[in-house]
Amino acid sequence: MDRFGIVDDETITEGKCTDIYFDRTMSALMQDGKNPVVTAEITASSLPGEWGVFCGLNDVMTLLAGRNVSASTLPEGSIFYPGEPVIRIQGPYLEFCLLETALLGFICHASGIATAAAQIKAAAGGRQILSFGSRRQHPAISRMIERAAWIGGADAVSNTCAPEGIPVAGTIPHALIMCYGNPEEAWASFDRTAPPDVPRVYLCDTYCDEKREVLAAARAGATAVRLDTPRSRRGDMQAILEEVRWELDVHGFENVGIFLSGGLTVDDVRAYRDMVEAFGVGGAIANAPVIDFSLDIVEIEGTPVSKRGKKSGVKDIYAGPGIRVVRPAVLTAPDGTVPLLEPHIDGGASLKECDMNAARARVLASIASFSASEK
Ligand code: PCP
Repeated sequence: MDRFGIVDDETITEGKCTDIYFDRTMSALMQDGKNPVVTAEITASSLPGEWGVFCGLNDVMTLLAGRNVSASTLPEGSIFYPGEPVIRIQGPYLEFCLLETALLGFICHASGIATAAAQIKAAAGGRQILSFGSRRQHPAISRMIERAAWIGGADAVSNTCAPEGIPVAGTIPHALIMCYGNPEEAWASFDRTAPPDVPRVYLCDTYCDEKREVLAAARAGATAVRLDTPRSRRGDMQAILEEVRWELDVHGFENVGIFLSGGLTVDDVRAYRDMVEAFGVGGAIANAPVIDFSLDIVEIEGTPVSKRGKKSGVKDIYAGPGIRVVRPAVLTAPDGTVPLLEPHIDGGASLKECDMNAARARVLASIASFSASEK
């Protein structure tokens, strides 16, 4: 542990960040010379919404690499439904017994964030979503948060530790305005000092009414105005947005967009999307409920087994036009379907890269198909 209470990579990789009962399981099996070859599946029985976005596979692959196991998984960024196996691991049980805690933690957390980001992106109807929520979680996991938000469909993220390749974007904090004592000087300073390609989005709610400050910001050259109206002042946010849009338009600033932030939920994004060009969303993405994945042994030495409440035997998800079903892998695939689990690790060797941009493209394609089927 270091001084910020972080478990380091090596401890996780060595299986030392685990639940104590796995330590005891290891001891019992080793002392009795038992190490059966098993197949385990990772499945979520329920989800926060209708569907989830599978995310965190990069860390799973890192953890399993070099061990005597094989794994087939959904590609990262795949949509999944309750009861569908997202990962299948095969190998001697002692190879991954101690890793279950970390394996589940990786995908429970990342998939929860990616799912929330995707739900918000779907609700935004084409408007931009910026991930602003790394400050809501421990900084040690900010890279994971921003990666999952990006895969889920966020258009940019605010944390400077985001993985390379993800656009990093932000506006102006209230602190800057307060340091100057008035917005005009702060906006001017930002305009002088920010790189030219940074959009001039001026924060407009620090001291005065939104209507007054947005006009001042527009006159000062804002490309967009950010409203971060405190909860205590909101009353009717819809009416505030309509009024702000009206005043900008009537004063000749039709091209100045509105950027909304501050405690936004998926319902807020859906409600305000027709008046807002971009949303900054923090807690609703970064604090998303985790997905309750569990890992279960479904086969031991080739024999189907399961605990009560679970289905035994190796399964796959079969999908084709108008059909998606979980079936025993020993049965032939339903006509017109293909199995969705793909080999990712073979005897410890990685077969594929986890490409976060390909994962994000999968999510965006799924969102587009959901929205097309709603029309
Ligand atoms: C931050 C920022 C966004 C917030 C975070 C997004 O707010 O202004 O509005 O996170 P949320 O969706 O969880 O609210 P502040 O802490 O008010 O920071 P600042 O005053 O610097 O804008």
